[in-house]
Amino acid sequence: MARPKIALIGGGQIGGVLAQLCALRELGDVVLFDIVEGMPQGKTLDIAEAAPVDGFDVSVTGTNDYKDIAGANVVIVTAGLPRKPGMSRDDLIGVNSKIMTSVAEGIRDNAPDAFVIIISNPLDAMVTLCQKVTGFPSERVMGQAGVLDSARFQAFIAWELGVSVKDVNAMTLGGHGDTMVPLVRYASVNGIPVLELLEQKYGSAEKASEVMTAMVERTKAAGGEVVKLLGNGSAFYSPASSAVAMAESILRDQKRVLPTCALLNGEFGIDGFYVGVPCVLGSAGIEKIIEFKLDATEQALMDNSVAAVKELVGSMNL
Ligand code: TXD
Repeated sequence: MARPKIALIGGGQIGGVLAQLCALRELGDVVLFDIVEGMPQGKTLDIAEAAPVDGFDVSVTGTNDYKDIAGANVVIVTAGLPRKPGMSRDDLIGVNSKIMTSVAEGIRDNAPDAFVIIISNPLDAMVTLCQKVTGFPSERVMGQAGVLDSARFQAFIAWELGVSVKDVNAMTLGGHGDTMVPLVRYASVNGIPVLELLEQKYGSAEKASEVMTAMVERTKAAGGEVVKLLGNGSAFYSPASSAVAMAESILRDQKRVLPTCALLNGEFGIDGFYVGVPCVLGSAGIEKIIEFKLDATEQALMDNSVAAVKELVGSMNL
């Protein structure tokens, strides 16, 4: 049986880490595409020459020609500019929507059966644009943001409580912007509410809520925190890991429940817009959008986040 094929569009910071992670996990043969000549070929040659050391058998190649992505089962897109310090993700819309249009045409014309995972920012708008241009069914076009935003929230909780990250469950919903919605009520350590554990630690519900609010705010600003420290470019290890988890769930039909930027059709009261919600990812792509009850505060935060996404998507005049 032929190995699965993964095409990575954009061979920059995230694209390079994606290629290495896909190879290390032997998810499939990897093709890295970029418009810069030589760079994707050089990066993939470097990764492929580590194969004897790391012991992976998949091939890893670079290209400047869309024809080489033919037959890809999964395409992950990172093409586009990252933020500079002080910029919001939304500031990237002008330049990145032009890039995304050409990328989506390349995917549509060369890998028409692929599942597409978008990483480029502003995320919710770029996924919307990609789905419009490719015309692919919405269960095959999705965005990665929630896995990373949730991972950041989980990491902060684990560090605060001194427990393994493996035992922390927490999720963010909504758009991948300053209005994202980390869900406090559902954050738990193996089912035990984080707020209860914080209250035990600090001896008061008030202090527990204060510490939780600080973690929520840090989660919302976490991308910017990394941008500021790096001084040049944005996070790239964690976004790559997050997209690989989504690709793996699809390629290996794991049916993981991952917060995914998906096209909603009335779920959570949202119709016709891409935003982050929990989805079952399997061999059919987005196999199910999991809807659950939000309380009034959560719904208000979600509505606020969706309003921001709507405004941004509206500015593209699709
Ligand atoms: O969680 C998330 N969704 C994100 C998203 C987390 C962090 C960063 N996120 C966004 O991913 C970021 O704001 C950017 O929009 C993308 C890619 O970030 P990366 O750090 O990898 O940017 P680079 O290193 O600048 O790489 C972008 C590459 C670069 O090699 C360009 O030559 C290439 O994109 N590029 C193109 N490739 C193909 N086709 C076209 N037209 C093109 N234009 C530029």
